[in-house]
Amino acid sequence: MVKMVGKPGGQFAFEPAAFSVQRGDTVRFVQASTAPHNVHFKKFPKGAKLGSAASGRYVIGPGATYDLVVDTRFVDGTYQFICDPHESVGMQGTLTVGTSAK
Ligand SMILES: [Cu+2]
Repeated sequence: MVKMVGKPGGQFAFEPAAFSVQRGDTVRFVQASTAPHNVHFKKFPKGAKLGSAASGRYVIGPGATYDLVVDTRFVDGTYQFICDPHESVGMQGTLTVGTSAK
């Protein structure tokens, strides 16, 4: 589970900001702040075809969730994602997919 949190000074963040999964896992993002957030992949490995997962819908309202299904659209490798409204205030993360992940 990844929380979408507010930080002092008007910053926002994913917590944890870096995590690893296996293909087949589902990552649940949970709204834990007062601003809408999304999960938008900016950099991903060659061969990844994220489709509708490339830019997720907004997560709005306390406790709202967004489930990212890490299926065969995701190849092994490292993915960098941001929240569109809050990229400039630090809301970004790194997802690692693969057998080397723990
Ligand atoms: Cu955000």
